[in-house]
Amino acid sequence: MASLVCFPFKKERIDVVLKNVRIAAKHSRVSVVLLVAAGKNETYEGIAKEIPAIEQANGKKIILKVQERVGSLRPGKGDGMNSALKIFHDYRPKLQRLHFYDADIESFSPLWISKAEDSADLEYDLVRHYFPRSSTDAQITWQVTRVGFSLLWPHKNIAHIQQPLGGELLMSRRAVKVFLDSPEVMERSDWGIDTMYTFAAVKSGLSINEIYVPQGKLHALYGGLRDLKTMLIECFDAVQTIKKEIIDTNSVHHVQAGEAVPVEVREKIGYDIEKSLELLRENWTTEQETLLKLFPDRIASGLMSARNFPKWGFMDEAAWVNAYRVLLDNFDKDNEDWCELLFKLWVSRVIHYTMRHVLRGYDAALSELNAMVRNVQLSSGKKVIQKRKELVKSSPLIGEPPSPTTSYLSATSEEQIGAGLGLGETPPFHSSIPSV
Ligand code: GDX
Ligand code: MN
Repeated sequence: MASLVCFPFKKERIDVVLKNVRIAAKHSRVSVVLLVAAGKNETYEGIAKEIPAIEQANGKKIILKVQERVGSLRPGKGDGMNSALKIFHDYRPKLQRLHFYDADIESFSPLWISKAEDSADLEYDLVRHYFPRSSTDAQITWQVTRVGFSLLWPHKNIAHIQQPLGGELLMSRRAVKVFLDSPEVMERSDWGIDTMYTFAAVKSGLSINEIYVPQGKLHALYGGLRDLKTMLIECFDAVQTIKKEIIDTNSVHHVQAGEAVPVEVREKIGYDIEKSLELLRENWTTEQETLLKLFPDRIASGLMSARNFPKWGFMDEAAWVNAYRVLLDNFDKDNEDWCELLFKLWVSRVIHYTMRHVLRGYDAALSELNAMVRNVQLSSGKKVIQKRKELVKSSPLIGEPPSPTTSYLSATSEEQIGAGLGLGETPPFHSSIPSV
């Protein structure tokens, strides 16, 4: 099986990127290494110089290219990854598997490639790496993507993907074809790309295996939460874009068990707490105050009072889920006040979680995050089932409700059965039995 390993990169430490390229080039399962650059900058030039020597030492093809303009949103990592899909697809002789790894990973090893290849040998279409993470890391993954997927599709595999934003994954040729054929994926040129790959994979019924990498992902650090604002907005926007989509497959999804979390990961602090407290006071406008009126009182007055003095008690799990629903209905990514308000709401949520749960230690914090996601799945899933029962009762033509193991579990989104997220019209009852 011929595999290609791709590292998308923008501005990274050249020595780190080259070390990763050498690891990939040396691997027996890899025939081509592809570096997709955001543009021709210093990192690009530094890497270009070293390529002939790496090619020669390993007898492998190393391609360095600047990303194409594929999508229609901010040109970012999505254009980089989607450019790689096209290069992979057109490459001759034909390649079978495409791996992606972030270029800035300092803990990358040949094992990451071998584990993914072993799993692909079992014919999974998509193999996703997942890692132990610090309790203050991954706050877009937990608060935005996992909560959003659980609210919208509580019965589907998508609600159970461990790290739906992870940039480390292997795609079979079949998976690449699915993504190339999906307009939602190809237009996603920004940070929303990871959300779209995950969504498109589940929606099209690709089989997924999540493999555990116990050493964890050590990579370039960011300063405060402010650095994550663009990523937050684009990842939320990606969820909002697909909120009305119906998922009517229940494909294979297997997750390798996790292991004990290394001390370095348990003790790492993911962001600067003091700096982040100040974020709640910055960049207020009267327009943001007006938009806040759309939210429940407790949230609106809580966030307003955080302008004067650090406050976060108002943004517990339930408040965040309520805020999330309002955001799904109203957020507008082209309006800077909405972007800033989403950012502040999320910052207050992250600080609440940190002060209330991270303080109690690593295990308590992680179990809280898992409980939050589970609770969203439970309450949203119950609403889906309740609504179905009501529809069955009110429509004599439909007859008995199907058994819970068939149609309830194949329930698509709350949108489809109109379970009250306020996202649209109540569509007709749909009782097809899923292909499992
Ligand atoms: N070609 C290209 N074009 N590469 C880019 C661009 C771009 O515009 N922007 C970033 N990259 C590269 C970057 O150099 C790195 O290799 C990789 O993409 C990831 O970017 P990084 O700044 O390291 O992001 P971060 O915060 O580490 O996030 C990554 O992990 C998140 C996660 O683990 O959850 C990234 O893969 C996210 O997509 C993912 O959500
Ligand atoms: Mn990184």
